[in-house]
Amino acid sequence: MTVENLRDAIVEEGYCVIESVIPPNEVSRVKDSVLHSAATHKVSDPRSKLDKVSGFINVDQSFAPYLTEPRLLGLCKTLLGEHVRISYTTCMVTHPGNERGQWHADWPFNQQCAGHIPAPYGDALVHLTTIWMLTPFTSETGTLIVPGSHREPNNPTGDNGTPLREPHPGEIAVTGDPGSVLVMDSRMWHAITPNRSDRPRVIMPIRYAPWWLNLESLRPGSDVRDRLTESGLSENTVPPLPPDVFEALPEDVKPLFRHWIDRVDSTAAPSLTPALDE
Ligand SMILES: O=C(O)CCC(=O)C(=O)O
Repeated sequence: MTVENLRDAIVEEGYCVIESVIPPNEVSRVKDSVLHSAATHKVSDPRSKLDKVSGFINVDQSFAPYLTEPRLLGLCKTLLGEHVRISYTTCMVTHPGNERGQWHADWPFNQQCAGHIPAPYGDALVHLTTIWMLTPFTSETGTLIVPGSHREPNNPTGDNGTPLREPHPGEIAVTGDPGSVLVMDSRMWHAITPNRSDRPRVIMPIRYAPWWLNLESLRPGSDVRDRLTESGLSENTVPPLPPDVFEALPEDVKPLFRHWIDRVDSTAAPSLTPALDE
C-alpha cells in the first residue's frame, strides 16, 4: 500500500493497518522489553485487569526506531504536516478476563477529558491515534472500532445516545499480526476489546499531532491544565521527557519529542529559535 492509499483509507473509512512496522524478526524482542518495562512501571486500574504506563518512551526506548518508519511517518506527515510530533506514548496490558471498555473517541474529542473540543465538533482531522500490536489482533482480540464514525460530530462520551458499553451494530475488530500498527483518526469511535484469551494482550497506543494542536492540557503543572481541570473534569497526563532520554533517541526521532523535554529551569533551556517580538 502506498502512502496515498493509506491516506485515502483514513479519510474515507477513518482507519488503516500498516503491516510489519516492527519487522517480524524484531517484534518479540520489543515485546519482551515492553512487558518488562510495563511490569516495572505500571499503574493498575483496580476496576479492571488493565496495567497502563503513560509517557512510556520515558521508561522504554525499544520501539523508538520504528516511530519514523517511512510508511507510518509519511502518512502522518501527509495528514498532519511536516512538523508532526508525538503527543502520547502509552503502554497497555490487558489481562485475561478484562472486560470491554467504553466507546469513545480519543483526546481531544473525548468529552470526558478536561481538554476537549466541544461537540458538535467540525469535520476535520486534527490528531491521529496509532495502536501498536505486540500480541496478535484476531476477531477476538483486535481493537473494536465503528468504521466511518470519524465523520460524526460527537461520540458516545458526549451523551449522544449510544450506550457506552454495549456492542454496536457497525462494530468490527481490527485484525493484524504483531508488529502491525492500526492508524486511525482520533475521532474514530473505538473501545478496548474484552480479553477472552488466556494470555496478556499487549498494545502501545501512540498518538501523533500537528505542531499547531495545543498539547498543554496534558503537561503537568501547565497553566492551561490548571485552567481546564478547574471544571472538575480530569485530564490525561504526559510526564516530561528527561533530557538524557531525549539525547539518546535516534536523531530522526528527536523532532517528534523535543516539545516534551523536561526544562526544569526554563532560563537555562537552549533557545531553539530566535525570539519573536510577541
Ligand atoms: O485496547 C484497545 O485496543 C484500544 C485502546 C483504547 O481505547 C485507547 O487507547 O484509547
